[in-house]
Amino acid sequence: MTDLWQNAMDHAVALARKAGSLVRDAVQNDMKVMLKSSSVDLVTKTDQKVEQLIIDSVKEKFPTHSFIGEESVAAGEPCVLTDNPTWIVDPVDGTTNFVHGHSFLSCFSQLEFGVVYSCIEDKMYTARKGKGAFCNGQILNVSDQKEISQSIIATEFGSNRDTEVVDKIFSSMRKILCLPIHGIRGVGTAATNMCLVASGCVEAYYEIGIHCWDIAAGAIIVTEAGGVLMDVDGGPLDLMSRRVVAANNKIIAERIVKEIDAFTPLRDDAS
Ligand code: LIP
Repeated sequence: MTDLWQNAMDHAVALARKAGSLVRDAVQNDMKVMLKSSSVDLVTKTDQKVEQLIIDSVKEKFPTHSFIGEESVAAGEPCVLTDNPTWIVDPVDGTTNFVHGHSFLSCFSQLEFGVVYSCIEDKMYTARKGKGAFCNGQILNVSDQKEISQSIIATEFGSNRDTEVVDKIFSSMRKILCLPIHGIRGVGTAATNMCLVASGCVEAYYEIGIHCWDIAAGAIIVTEAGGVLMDVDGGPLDLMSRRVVAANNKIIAERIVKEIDAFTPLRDDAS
């Protein structure tokens, strides 16, 4: 019997490699940078080209499947998750890194599986529900650290520059840093930050303001590596709420939740 999800995941891995090669070529060339919701929310022709490549190719192979794509939503397509198999696509996660020539870039998912390709490092992260998480074929396991004082936490500043929001971001970081913890890191892409949790390199990652396409693939990679996901208020993760905590275990997740000054961005599926 054919395994639909394995076929779909194999297709996603092949497409991520193709997309990675387009992204690597573009890094060598001049890129035209455009703006989306604000002057720090960037997009390039490469983001749009890669998303189109992924959607066209998946449509041809799985004509009944649906899509939520970062650049399609920016162009006015709806952001609605139904029961129909849905591909959640982030063509270049870490566009700001890409524009500035930094090396952490990634790609995409389905809720049955997740694929994140860090194409400059050539690291292919994959996970399928119930079947574990891997990087270039090597099994991933989260860190077994239970002491917050021995932990590294990843987060990002995001792309909202409203002073009240920036104040809350700094206040949360300050409180978490002074618990104290070993350090704060952030590589500029939610997907890669989540893969670092799955790899055991950092204990947790949290952010408010990300979108469903930034975290969908990483979410399954984290849970398949043995980690946990929750909302920044400690409740269950809501993929559309634009808030996430991904951690190696509940103890670390709940400890940082206590220090986060939560706020509520406009939901991804708000019409
Ligand atoms: C980015 C995220 C990053 C976050 C930014 C942005 P993009 O995704 O992965 O972690 O801080 O706000 O959403 O826009 O480069 O795909």
